[in-house]
Amino acid sequence: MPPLPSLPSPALRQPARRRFLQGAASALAGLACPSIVPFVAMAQSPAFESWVSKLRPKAEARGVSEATFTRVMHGLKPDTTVYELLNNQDEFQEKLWQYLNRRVSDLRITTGREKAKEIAPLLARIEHDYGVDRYIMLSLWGNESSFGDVVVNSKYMRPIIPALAALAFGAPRRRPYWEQELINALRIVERGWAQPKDMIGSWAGAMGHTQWMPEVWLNMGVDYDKDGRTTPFGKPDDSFAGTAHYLVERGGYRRGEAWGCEVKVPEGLKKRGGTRSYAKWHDVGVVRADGKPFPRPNDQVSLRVPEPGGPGFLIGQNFKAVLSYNPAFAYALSVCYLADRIAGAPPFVQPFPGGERTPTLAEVQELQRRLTAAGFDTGGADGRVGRDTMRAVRAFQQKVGIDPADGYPGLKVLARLRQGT
Ligand SMILES: [Ca+2]
Repeated sequence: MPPLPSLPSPALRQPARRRFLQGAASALAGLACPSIVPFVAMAQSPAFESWVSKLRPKAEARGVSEATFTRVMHGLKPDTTVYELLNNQDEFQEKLWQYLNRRVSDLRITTGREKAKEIAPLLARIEHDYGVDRYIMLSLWGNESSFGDVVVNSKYMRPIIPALAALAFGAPRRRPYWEQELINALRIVERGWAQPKDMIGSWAGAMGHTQWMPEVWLNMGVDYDKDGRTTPFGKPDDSFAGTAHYLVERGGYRRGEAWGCEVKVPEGLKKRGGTRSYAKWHDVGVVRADGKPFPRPNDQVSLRVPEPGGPGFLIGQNFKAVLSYNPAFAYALSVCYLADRIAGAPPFVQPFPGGERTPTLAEVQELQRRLTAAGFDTGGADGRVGRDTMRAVRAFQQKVGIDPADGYPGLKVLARLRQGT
């Protein structure tokens, strides 16, 4: 595995779902329980003004002109609403199968297949120039921004400079990180790549189609459409090229390799560590779950069985490249799995213990309609499962006494909704 980034990955943007992520996501650990000063009253306080004035020389030392600094930071009101989001990252404790069902949804598979046709020429160029598989690109896009939906849907976005300013000022445990990213955002303005009002993204400052943190935009970004500036917004060319560049440079992505595959694992081998070839794994009885032969038997892979009694996976360098984008195993598995599903593969063969099948798009929409009709607002019935829907599910579960009230919008909750409230 390549060294994980010492700072949160570009994908540090969505509220994390973390019981099973915590082990891998040590880079995020500082975010779990920040000590936050009660804040609203301090938002435009002398303390904040004083902090801005101390930031000025640091920004100027990194190439931000006095004029740019003043223009962006003078009178800036920090976005203190980010603290609630920072504190609520562990709001839902999802099991791995729940996380996968939600992220590798019917809607994402269908949309991914449509987009594969729509932007086929761009995907072909990316494959040619960077060697990153088109389905991995599509899946990252789907996972990061619902195929650009958050780029055009203001409901999910906020200006990132006020958000980063609030974090840099008020989240003491990660202040150096947020401060660096705020300064990086100012450097982007300095370069003329964007105006502050156009720099909108997640509460943590990730922007555009593939959710770049400012550092990624600055250092990995590519002006792939050659219009003279690099941007994660607008048409996805620059986003895709910059992200492919990132996967190759920082993740060690290898052209032509698969991420890995689902496997059946003989008892006694399930905790076997080490990296060896598919052929060597085959020699000890590890076989593809779909019964097919390993297509490239000499590629090097390691074995993971994330849950006892559930499916096993052989994972290679390109799985680790996805981990470089977000160091959580569940995240990387969801990206690789969605990539396979968009490419036409069937669901995993082996079930997770206690798991349900993924609800269809029609079932998710029905669940959202029924919840909303019962007084639990899901923020629409579009089939997209976000925090609003999960909160509505949890409130419903609590009302009717479903335990655990985990917020997971699945088949059991739908069945209960059909019985009426
Ligand atoms: Ca461009």
